[in-house]
This record gives sequence, C-alpha cells and structure tokens, in this order.
Amino acid sequence: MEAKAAASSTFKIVHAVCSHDCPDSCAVLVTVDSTGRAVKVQGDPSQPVTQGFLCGKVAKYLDRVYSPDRVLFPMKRKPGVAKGPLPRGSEKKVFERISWEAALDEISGRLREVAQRFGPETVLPYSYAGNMGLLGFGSMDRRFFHRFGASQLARTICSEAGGVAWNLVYGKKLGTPTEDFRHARLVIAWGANIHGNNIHLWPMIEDARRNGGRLIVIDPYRTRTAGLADWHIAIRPGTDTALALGMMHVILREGLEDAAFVAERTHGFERLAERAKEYTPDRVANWTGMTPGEVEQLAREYATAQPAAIRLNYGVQRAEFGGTAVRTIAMLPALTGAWRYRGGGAVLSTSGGFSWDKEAIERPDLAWSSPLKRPARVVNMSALGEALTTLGERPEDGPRVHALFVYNSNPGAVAPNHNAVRRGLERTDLFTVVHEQFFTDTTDYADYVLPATTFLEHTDLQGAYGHYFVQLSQQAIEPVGEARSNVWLFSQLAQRMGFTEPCFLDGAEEMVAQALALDAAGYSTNYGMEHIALEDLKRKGHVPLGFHRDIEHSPFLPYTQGTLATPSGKIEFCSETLASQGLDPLPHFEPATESRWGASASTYPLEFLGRKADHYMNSTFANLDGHRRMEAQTSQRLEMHPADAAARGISDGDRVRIWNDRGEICLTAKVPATEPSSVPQGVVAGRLDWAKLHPEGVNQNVLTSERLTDLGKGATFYSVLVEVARA
Ligand SMILES: Nc1nc2c(c(=O)[nH]1)N[C@H]1C(S)=C(S)[C@@H](COP(=O)(O)OP(=O)(O)OC[C@H]3O[C@@H](n4cnc5c(=O)[nH]c(N)nc54)[C@H](O)[C@@H]3O)O[C@H]1N2
Ligand SMILES: Nc1nc2c(c(=O)[nH]1)N[C@H]1C(S)=C(S)[C@@H](COP(=O)(O)OP(=O)(O)OC[C@H]3O[C@@H](n4cnc5c(=O)[nH]c(N)nc54)[C@H](O)[C@@H]3O)O[C@H]1N2
Ligand code: SF4
Ligand SMILES: [Mo]
Repeated sequence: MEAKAAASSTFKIVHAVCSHDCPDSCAVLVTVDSTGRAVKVQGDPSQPVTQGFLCGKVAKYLDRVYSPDRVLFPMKRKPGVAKGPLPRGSEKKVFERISWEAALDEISGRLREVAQRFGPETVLPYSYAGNMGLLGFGSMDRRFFHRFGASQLARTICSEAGGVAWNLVYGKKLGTPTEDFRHARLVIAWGANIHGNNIHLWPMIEDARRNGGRLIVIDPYRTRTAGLADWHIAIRPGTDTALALGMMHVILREGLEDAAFVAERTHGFERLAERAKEYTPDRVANWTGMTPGEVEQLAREYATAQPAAIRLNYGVQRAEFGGTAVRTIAMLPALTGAWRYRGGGAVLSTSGGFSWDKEAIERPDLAWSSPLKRPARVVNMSALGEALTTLGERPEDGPRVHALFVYNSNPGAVAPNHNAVRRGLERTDLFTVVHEQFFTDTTDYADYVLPATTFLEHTDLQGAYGHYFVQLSQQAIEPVGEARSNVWLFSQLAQRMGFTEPCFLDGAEEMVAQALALDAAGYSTNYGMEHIALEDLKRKGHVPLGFHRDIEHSPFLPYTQGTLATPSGKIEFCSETLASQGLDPLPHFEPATESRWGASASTYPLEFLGRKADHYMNSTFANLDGHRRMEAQTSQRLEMHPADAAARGISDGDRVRIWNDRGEICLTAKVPATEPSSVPQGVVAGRLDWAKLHPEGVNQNVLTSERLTDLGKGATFYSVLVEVARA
C-alpha cells in the first residue's frame, strides 16, 4: 500500500480545459509524471456537464500533443520554393529551421516594411477558434493589431448569423442550461448534430427520455442522433423559416399559445400573428418536404409538451437566409411560454452569460495610438478569397492586402470557395506568417511557420457556448519543442515593433486577472462573477456563474424576468431595428439562391451539404492516423440518396465527380442499398477534410461559396448547388 502511495505521489493532476471549438468546453484532468510528461487526460467527474468523460477526439489527445508531426521550431521558407500543397512529411524540403530571435526580428521587420510602403491596413490578421481560451482566442493579438493599425477581421465564419438573429429577439445569448435538458418532456434538436458535435448534451437527453420525454430531430441529414430519435424530420435544407412559421400558424389557429406570457414578455405579437396566417401547413409542406399533417403534428406536440426545449445549434444558420431561420425558431418558446418551465426554452449559445472585461484584454482603444489614429477597416473572414484577390480594386474598400498573419485557424482548409482562397494564398507578393501546431493546408503557403502550444502547454481562462461554468486551464507541461503561446508571440512582436505601452509586457497571469477584473481580495468584479475567486478557480478548475450556482433550488429561467437588452425591453417578434435598416421587421421565408427553390436551381440540381466530420474538429485532428481510422467510413465520401445515384448510373463505391461553377472534386459515392438513406432525395453530403490529404490536393470547400448570410454576413456552407457524375 505504502509503495503504491509513494509511486502515485510522483504524479500530479492539473486542471485544464479543452480549448477546441466545441460547445462543451470540457474540464480536463491531466496526469503529469515526475519527468514532466503528460501521461493521461480524462474528463473531470466533478464538472456537471463534462461528467467525467471526453469525446473520442480528445480522449486520444496525447497522440496530438506528442505527435512526431508537430511544428516544433520556427521555420522559414527556403528561397525560391513555390507556395502550394505539400505532401505530408515533406515540409523539411521546403522550410528551414531558424531561431525564435531571427524569426521575430525578420517578421517584425517585414511587417514594418509593409506598413511603411502600403499602410498598416494592408496587414490582415486571420484567426478563429482553434483556441477558444479567452486569452488564446483574442487578447495580446488584438492589442498588437489594434496598435499596429492592421485591418480588423470580422469573425463571421461560424456563428455570426445566428448570433445576430438571436440577439434581435432576446438581446443577449442565453438559453436553457445543458443540465436542465434532463427535465424536458420534449427535446427538439434543430440543426444540431448532438452525437457528433455536442456529446455532453446527450446524457441529459437520455435522462429526459428515461422519464418519458421524446426527442425530435430536424435535420436534412440522418445523423446518429437522428437515427436514435423518436421522430426524424429530414427537412429540405434552408426551409426552416417556413416550418417555424407553419408551426406558429397551427399554434395560433388552435389557440395553443401562452397568452399571458406573450402579453407580459413579448413585443409585436399581433403583427407576427398576421404574418403567420400566410404560412398554411399546405404551403409549408411543399417547401419543406413534409406532409401538412406532419407540420400540424409537430406544432401540436411542441406546444402541448411542457417543458419543451429546443437545441438550436449552428447548422440552420449556415444558409443564405439562415439568420432569419434562427430568428424565427428562436421565437417559438416565447409563443408557447416554454421559458417558464425548468428544462424548457431553447439554446443556441450560452456565451452571453459571461461578462469578461474584454476591453481590458483586447484594448481596442490602442487603435487611436496606431499610425491611422482610428479603428482600421474591417475585412470579412467569410470572404477570404475575395479579400486576397479582388479587395483593393474599388477605392471605397481600402487597400489591397499585402501581408496575412494566420493563427488559431486553417483557412487553407476551412474557408469557403477554396479555389479563390488558394489563388490568393499563392500570390508571390503576399507575405504570410502562420502560427500553428501542425503543417496544415495553410502552412503550405507560409513564408514563416511558427510553433504553437496546445492547451496542455499554456495557461488560459475559458467560458463556453454550451454551459455556464467559468474555468481556469492551468499549464500542465512545458511547451513541446520550441512551441510558444499566442500571448507570448504577440507580446514579443510588440516589443520588436517598439510598442512601449506596458500592456504589451503582460503575461497570462496578469491577463487572467484583467479578464476577471479581480479586486484586492482576489474576487471578480464582473457582473454575475462576483462570487468567483481566482483561488477557487485554481483549486477546482471550474466555478458556475452566479445565476447558475444553485439550479436545484433556484433554476435559471432565461428571459422570464426584468427588462431585456432589446430596444423594447421585451422579447421581440417584430423588430424596429430591422425596419430602420429597410428590412422586413417580421420573419418571412425566402429560398436560398442556391437551393431547389432558388434562382440557380436550373443550373445545378443537387443541394450539397459540406458537413463537418464527427471525429475531427473542423480541420483539426484530420492529420492524425487514429482519428482518420475513426472517420474512415465517411472520409472522402459523397453520401447520395439511392434515387439520385440510380438516375446517374452511380453505384456505391464508384468514384464520382462533384462540381459547380467554383470548382470540382472527386470522391467515392456512398449509397445505401436500403432505406434509410443518410440524405433525402435531392441532397448530397460530404465531410470536411484537409485538402492535401486528398489525391487532388483540394477539399469540399472548392464547392462552397463566399455568398454571405442575410444577417451577420456569415458563411453559407449549407446553401450550395452541385451536379454529380461518375468520374
Ligand atoms: N466532432 C465535431 N464536433 C464539432 C465540430 C466538428 O467539426 N466535429 N465543429 C465544432 C464547431 S466549429 C461548431 S460551430 C459546432 C457546430 O455544431 P452544429 O451546430 O451541430 O453544426 P453543424 O454540424 O454545422 O450542423 C448541424 C446539423 O445541421 C444540419 N443542417 C444543415 N443544413 C440544415 C438546414 O437547412 N436545416 C436544418 N434543420 N439542419 C441543417 C446538418 O446536416 C448538421 O447535421 O460543432 C463543434 N463541434
Ligand atoms: N465545408 C465546411 N467548411 C467549414 C465548416 C463546415 O461545417 N463545412 N465549418 C466552419 C466553422 S463552423 C468553423 S468554426 C470554421 C473553423 O475553422 P478553423 O477555426 O480554422 O478551425 P480548425 O480547422 O479547427 O483549425 C484551427 C487551427 O488552429 C490551430 N490551433 C489550435 N490551438 C492553437 C493555438 O493556441 N495557437 C495557434 N496559433 N493555433 C492553434 C490548430 O492546430 C488548427 O489547425 O470552419 C468552417 N468551415
Ligand atoms: S472537443 Fe468538445 S467534447 Fe471533446 S473534449 Fe473538447 S470540449 Fe469536450
Ligand atoms: Mo464553428
């Protein structure tokens, strides 16, 4: 016994947080041995959402941290070597190792030169949520680029359409707590791939079902969640607004609304009711591919099962009119009063619960000290191809981009309209720096590649978009190789640029304190975080937000009390904000240009869903053999309905060519011999992968477009038309 205790004492357990772009933001316990090597990662059993387990992707995390393929040192492109896709493992032929000192000196020198010749706005930072830590996502980097005067990036690629839409209705992104889904009598997963992307919600749904609750999935694709549902509605892509309005039509026709809640808490009901009259079940059925009876059944079941919770995830808003779709669906629980009940309501994101001191960590005020003496122009990340190829042609857009600084993102794989992005990245006059953990599709175009730490190798603070816990992620191991954190990198660059503001010397600890706005006693002064002490975070790793501290006795029922952060102070069915922009203040259905009902329907007949992989995280993990094996059944496949395949003489396993005006790719057809098919007729689906792991050096984003969403100017990955033929 004693020997065992002695041996175990040579291990330490460190509280970390998974920083990948996932709603679950798991609390991770990292076991580190006496040599400083991490030997185990596990989910923290004491965190009520993590519940002691990690997803399959991160359960294997040490394969990633200690992968022989990691970028370990700063690397510089050898003179004269052209930019473009590199076979895996051939990086050493293209890049040579240099010291951090040399890399930082040379990069800051080049950025200064670009700024002097063309103006600071010709430098474009490009980052997203490869790291969702508060500091890793946006802190020292923002300070640096504001002070530099670099273009600002509108980070729209994922959630902006839905976020803007939700806020039009509710003013703030709050929603049903994940833990409370276990109390629901009905759960609707609406454009939400719970098994693939949000696995920690699943145990709550299982609990709900054990208590007699039902699960309905509304998704054109038959996800694993859909396969397990009581009812899977394989709605046609981009028609959710029509369905939600049709449900309202039935609810109001049959008097199933919660009149008291509507009167007390909402604005614009009469006008919405007028609008909903137009959306008869017959019309809605025609658009959505449902029967009128199904529209009625869904409406009745939703309005009469209380509590009813909608897990509205980000799938719906990746369509051309996806903002309106989210906005319309978001109104449903206000109409039925579902917010009144614990386990009722809806959740798109919980991120509005976290009141970090963002001004302190991002310092937007530094823009006034930049050479521009003003905030720089804004470039939309969802149109990167345009930003790198045509931006600058019209004077009103500002200058052409001359330098690109990429971190926390792999635009060479994830950005829409891959061929345009690639033309941009190949420009010989574009100076590109990439801070990365691996040699990705983007590092293939870099002049410099800098090694980045993983969440085991740096300290950070984190909120979540799927729960209400503040978490501290403590550095568990020394950086692998010469990897350095984002905070360190931009602090070093700032010093080389001669930025003398003291904030550029801050390290992670100082910035954690700033984000929490700690008082002298070590407690946060942020709204809703006043009970959170840094010491508690260090000890436990996670502390719930104030309104979520005692949900057993005082459940959190969002939007049921007080004045909301909308213009009317109420839940808004009708938006004067939209009206003042010349837009329809009420929701209405409009088919996407690239859809079977849209203007381009005659050009290409099939709706293409360029989906995510269940075992990767966007493009992250796609290069690891263990993860590729888990994804083998769907990787580089095109899933087709048997009728669409037969009409084209395509059989399961055939090589097929998929194309539209933007590009083409060959994949292997996956056609089920019998129903159920994973996709309805008229819809085909693929999965995101690294371009350079495909024989043609491309991925499915050759098909997706840079057209933007109706609200928030987000990406429209799911509004794409294609044709398919045997290769
Ligand atoms: N395993 C895994 N987990 C992930 C990710 C990953 O790549 N892999 N990515 C992470 C990221 S960045 C995010 S943003 C979240 C997103 O997680 P989700 O919000 O679940 O987003 P998606 O997977 O894009 O879309 C969800 C579902 O919407 C469906 N869908 C597509 N079009 C429509 C439509 O018009 N109507 C309806 N009703 N449904 C539609 C898709 O078929 C898909 O199954 O997941 C995160 N978690
Ligand atoms: N076809 C299609 N395209 C899509 C989507 C889709 O569903 N279909 N989904 C879209 C969505 S929702 C999103 S959110 C985007 C996501 O796009 P990205 O944000 O680019 O996400 P990832 O592909 O996960 O790439 C993140 C990269 O950041 C790196 N990284 C991780 N941590 C750090 C760090 O601390 N420092 C630095 N410097 N780097 C780090 C990782 O190694 C990884 O290569 O993709 C979008 N693209
Ligand atoms: S990717 Fe999501 S589910 Fe997996 S460990 Fe990270 S936070 Fe948890
Ligand atoms: Mo995302």
